[in-house]
Formats: sequence, structure tokens, C-alpha cells
Amino acid sequence: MASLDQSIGGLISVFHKYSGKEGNKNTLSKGELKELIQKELCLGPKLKEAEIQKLMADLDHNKDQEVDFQEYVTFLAVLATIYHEDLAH
Ligand SMILES: [Ca+2]
Ligand SMILES: [Ca+2]
Repeated sequence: MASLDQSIGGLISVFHKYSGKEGNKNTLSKGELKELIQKELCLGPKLKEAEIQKLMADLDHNKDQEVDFQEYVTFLAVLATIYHEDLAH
């Protein structure tokens, strides 16, 4: 596989690593999202509980209290933009 394919595959496998832990296997509950953020992102442990709650609310566009794959992709786009800005400076 080419590099971008591998990167995308990694993003998908991280989603499923956490989404399958409880409830619906194809969506992230608040607890699953929190664990993903804390274990998979450098900035995760620095986030306060209130910030994680706000992030969850922002990501959950259809307000079903779960982050589905489409909502996760939106989150990745936001993260990519932040990381890109950091690299550019
Ligand atoms: Ca789940
Ligand atoms: Ca949702």
C-alpha cells in the first residue's frame, strides 16, 4: 500500500479500536471518544473534562449522543488543519 492509503487505514483502525468497546460497534460513545482522544493524541491528556465535553457536543452534529464515522472524519479534518498550521509556523 502507498503511504496515504496506509495513513487512511490507520485512521479507520483507530476509530474501530475504540468504537467497538461498548454499545454500538460503529459509533463512539462519550466514553469511547474520551479514551481515543486521551490515548491517541498528544494533546489529549492536556484537555480538561469540560473541553472534552464541548468537543463531543461540537462533533455530534445529529445530536444522537454518539460520534459516528462521518462525524469522526470531520474531527480529523479539524485536527489536520491545526497540525498543518503548527507545521507551517
Ligand atoms: Ca461504541
Ligand atoms: Ca452523532
